[in-house]
Amino acid sequence: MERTLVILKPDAVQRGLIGEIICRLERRGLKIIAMKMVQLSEEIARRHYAVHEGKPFFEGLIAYITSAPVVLMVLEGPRAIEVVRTTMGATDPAKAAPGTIRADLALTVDRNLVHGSDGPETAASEIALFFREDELLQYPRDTDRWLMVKP
Ligand code: IDP
Ligand code: MG
Repeated sequence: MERTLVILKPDAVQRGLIGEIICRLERRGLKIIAMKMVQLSEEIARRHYAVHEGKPFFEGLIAYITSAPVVLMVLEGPRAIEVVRTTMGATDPAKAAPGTIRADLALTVDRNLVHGSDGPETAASEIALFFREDELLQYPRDTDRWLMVKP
């Protein structure tokens, strides 16, 4: 079982797409184990995107992600990291496969609606950046046995 961090970015909130995007992830069967709405500080945004520091788009990315509230979520499920990434689509919406969130709902790489962790180590550190351990809820879902053989 994996956990991954999802951010519904400021454009998702501003465009009224919170429900649409959560719906797509939730319907796949992923379990929401934490969720909150916040406006990111510049400091935490720089830490979250530290890997991109120095790239030409970095300052614009920080301005974008801190410009308005975001929704932070931790999703859990088998291969949750990969499942979220494939449901989001490629970073550049113009290159994303039809049917993905970015292809269906976004146009450009600088306003691509959603973030999902890209591997187990980044997922763990990103989750820890935004959530305390006691905010990650453990609860059974009766539907899990219809989604996977061994939940
Ligand atoms: P990802 O979000 O699909 O993992 P990354 O390469 O990790 O993509 O880039 C992080 C974020 O930085 C992207 O989601 C996007 O918001 C922004 N970004 C990446 N490349 C560009 C670019 O070339 N121009 C503007 N923004 C970019
Ligand atoms: Mg990334």
